[in-house]
Amino acid sequence: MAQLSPSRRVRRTPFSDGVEAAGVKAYTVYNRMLLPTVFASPVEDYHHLKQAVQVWDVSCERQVQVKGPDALRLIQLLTPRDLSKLAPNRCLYIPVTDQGGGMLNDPVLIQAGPDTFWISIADSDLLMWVNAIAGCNDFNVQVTEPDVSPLGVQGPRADDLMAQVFGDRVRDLKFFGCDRFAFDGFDFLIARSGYSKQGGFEIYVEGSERGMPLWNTLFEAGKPLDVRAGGPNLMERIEGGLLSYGNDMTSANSPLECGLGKYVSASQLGSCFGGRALREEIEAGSKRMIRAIEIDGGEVPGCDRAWPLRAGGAAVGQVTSAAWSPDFATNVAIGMVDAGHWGAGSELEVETPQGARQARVRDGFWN
Ligand code: THG
Repeated sequence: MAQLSPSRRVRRTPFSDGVEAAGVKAYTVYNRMLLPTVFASPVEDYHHLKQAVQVWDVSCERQVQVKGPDALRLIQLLTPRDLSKLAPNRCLYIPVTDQGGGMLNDPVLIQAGPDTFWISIADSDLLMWVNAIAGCNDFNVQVTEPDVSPLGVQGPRADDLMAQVFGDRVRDLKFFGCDRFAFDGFDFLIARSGYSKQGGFEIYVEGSERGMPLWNTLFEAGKPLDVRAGGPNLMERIEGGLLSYGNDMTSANSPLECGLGKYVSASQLGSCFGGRALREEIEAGSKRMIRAIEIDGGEVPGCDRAWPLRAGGAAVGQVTSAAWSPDFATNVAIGMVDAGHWGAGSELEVETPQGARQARVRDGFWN
């Protein structure tokens, strides 16, 4: 593939100097910001992530900050998930839906202060949507993109590295729990979360100037742990079934189709955006469903377009993410499969740009 032309539109991050010094080999663009994806090689990065600890520049998970007395009331309109379980020490994964129940984003919601919430977005423009809804309804809130950049610490040794920098109390965080931890005179909001299944944390770095000092400290403290720079790894995230907005789902899909039905609360369907459509889909049954799919044969090419799925010659869906998994020695994939064909064991044919392959639906992802 050709190179990415650098420009001001493709935003650098507070950690870009560190990422470059660590020898980044490939980027993707996410929320108009650089997201490093490859350092040594995709396969080396994958094995290292599963064995050691990596520091990830995930600044591109931009925050939509909603601040003010009406903040929570506004956010509750955006999602069918019941937010009553949100607390200052707990974050939530929330589907965000439009009027028709289509997915606009699948962010993590976290409380940053008494009347301050951060919607940590996937790759779609949510700021304008939230700001417009606030304005049209005379909500007493301010909607902004603050100078906040998440830094991921992912891998089995993440607890040991984080404890060295932030103290042993960080080990007590539960999955999707969060709290403030001091470093260099500032209390950073930290959650046990992140876009891998290897365990780890996300540090919400407030103030770009605090980025590189923290980055450098993590790498210095992590030397004995073989810390390296890393990033979301395609193979690992497909194995773990972590969905990617824009790849595995778009506004053409409902949260139910995305397997996020457990975050669709009946109590919200009378009021949230898309509630009526979601209620109708629950009653009628979903037309398609996101599924784990295994693809036979050797390593598949990169999935940069949807690959049609067929059963007995008929179109029955599409594969949206696929990669060779070194650990499972098969091609792991995520796809949308039509009703009647999404059951575990369902045999399908997938049309890759390099020809047709046999594929089948699995009962779950690879973990
Ligand atoms: N962390 C933060 N912001 C983010 C992401 C993140 N914004 C962009 C993107 N990732 C949003 N998408 C996801 C997708 C999956 C998860 C988090 C964000 C995730 N899922 C858990 C899983 O599938 O195992 C389940 C979470 C739950 O059920 O509560 O973690 O990674 N800050």
